Amino acid sequence: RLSTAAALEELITPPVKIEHTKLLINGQFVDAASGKTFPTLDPRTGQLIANVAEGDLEDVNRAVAAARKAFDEGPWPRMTAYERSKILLRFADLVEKHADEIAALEVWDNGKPYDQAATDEIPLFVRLFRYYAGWADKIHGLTIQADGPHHVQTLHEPIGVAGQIIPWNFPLLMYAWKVGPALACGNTIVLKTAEQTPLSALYVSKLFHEAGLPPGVLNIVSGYGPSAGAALASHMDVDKLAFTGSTSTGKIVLGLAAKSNLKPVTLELGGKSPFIVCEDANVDEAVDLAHAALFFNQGQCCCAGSRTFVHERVYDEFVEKAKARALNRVVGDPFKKGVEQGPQVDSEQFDKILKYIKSGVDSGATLETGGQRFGSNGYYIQPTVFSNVQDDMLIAKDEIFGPVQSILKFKDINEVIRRSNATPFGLAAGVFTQNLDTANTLTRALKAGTVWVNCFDVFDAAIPFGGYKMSGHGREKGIYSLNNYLQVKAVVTHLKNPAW
Ligand code: TXE
Repeated sequence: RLSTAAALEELITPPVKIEHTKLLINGQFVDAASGKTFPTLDPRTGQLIANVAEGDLEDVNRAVAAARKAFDEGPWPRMTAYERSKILLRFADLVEKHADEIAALEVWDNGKPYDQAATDEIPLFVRLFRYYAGWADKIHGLTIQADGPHHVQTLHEPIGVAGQIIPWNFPLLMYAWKVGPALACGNTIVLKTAEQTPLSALYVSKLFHEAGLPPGVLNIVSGYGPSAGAALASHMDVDKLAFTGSTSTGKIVLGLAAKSNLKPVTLELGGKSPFIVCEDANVDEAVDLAHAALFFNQGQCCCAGSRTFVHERVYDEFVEKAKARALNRVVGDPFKKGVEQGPQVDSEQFDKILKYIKSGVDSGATLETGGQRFGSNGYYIQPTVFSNVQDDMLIAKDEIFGPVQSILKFKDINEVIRRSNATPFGLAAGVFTQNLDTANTLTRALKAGTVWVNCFDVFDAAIPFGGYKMSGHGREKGIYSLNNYLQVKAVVTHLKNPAW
């Protein structure tokens, strides 16, 4: 069987060579100014994959200077939008051509199942760039009727140098959500990848230059948050900041932006999303969907359905079946076909999740299955299900970010609305019902940036994503994301002869 700890011992060799480990500044791969490197580790074993150049303040300064020059003097914002769009399209084609190597790098660095990277994430990455290529030549302002003898129009201009800080759970998709709209609108970029997963961004950014991206337009700085990330957030010459990560780090970067040049900030932060199974639900379907909503990507999703609210009439049956589904989940080497769950990304996340599992047991929730590490090597955790979870338990309040499902019981719709909204987060929610009135009531009452009805984790390039409350500021993807990277200039021209 795949899902035995013994199966982990035959480690599969990733089908890719590591080619790029340096910083990408002004179109060149360069060492960090300090000469320092940091290790990126294989989550299957905790062993070294490669040493990567460690960017810090001085490298961020170099990268921002290159991006500034490319914005102020370079061709990018002045190129026709059609030319920019063609570069994005050529890039998408190159990613498709090298999809196998890119998927392998993503899996090696992050631990996610190869099938998921190759069949879902790379195609969505490509789709996002084609989507934004489509926008590049459709960005324009308005002509406005104003009182008085004036001709009024708005110009939609790129903001300038965008600083972007991304996390490790979806290294490529987070890159696409940020780089796509910024480039389509004509900005230049300094992007800091997460220290756990620097490899795929370097690889694809090389392809971007092969596709014709001018030097300096997209600079990649690998490195740690408090050094490279903080330098970017505080930089006086960065005009806009976009961040995805934890709520606590989001507060820090917002503060750094405010204390420096008050650059506008978009934030996509943590969540504790409710997944609501109503009394009329088809229990088998609801179990499968709730399982996927939580366990997808090893539970490392900001929008994971991490509070599974189940109506009391179907609760017992649901818990039994959720437990059976978790027991069947195939855990193993993410390069192996058919594996549904690989290791957590690193030892920090692994320890954090095990602590939450212990707290669930200590606070009196019923551990239905799992609860331990899986195997003895790397950062694998058994698919874990708790029932009888109460709202005031830590496992019902904090973002666990791991394969731990918490099932809570409810009696009526007003109660589940109140309890679902009783959280500082507001990223997403799932509703499972056949009743149109119930669906409409819940979708309107839930305080969340996305409500999925009878589905979950639908990530289309055109659908906006972002949070209410402490889950963030602003929206990414879709038409809404363009506003993050545009300035609106009102141009008011006096009319000598208003009759015409
Ligand atoms: O996040 P951080 P971590 C949540 C999840 C996870 C927890 C901690 O609950 O368990 O956060 O993960 C950079 N100035 N999410 O520690 O610190 C960092 O280098 C500037 C949810 O990995 O937020 C990385 O590039 N930047 C989330 C990025 O911030 C700083 C995805 C995210 O790291 C910085 C990831 C600083 N002072 C974790 N400190 C989601 N919304 O999907 C760190 N960084």
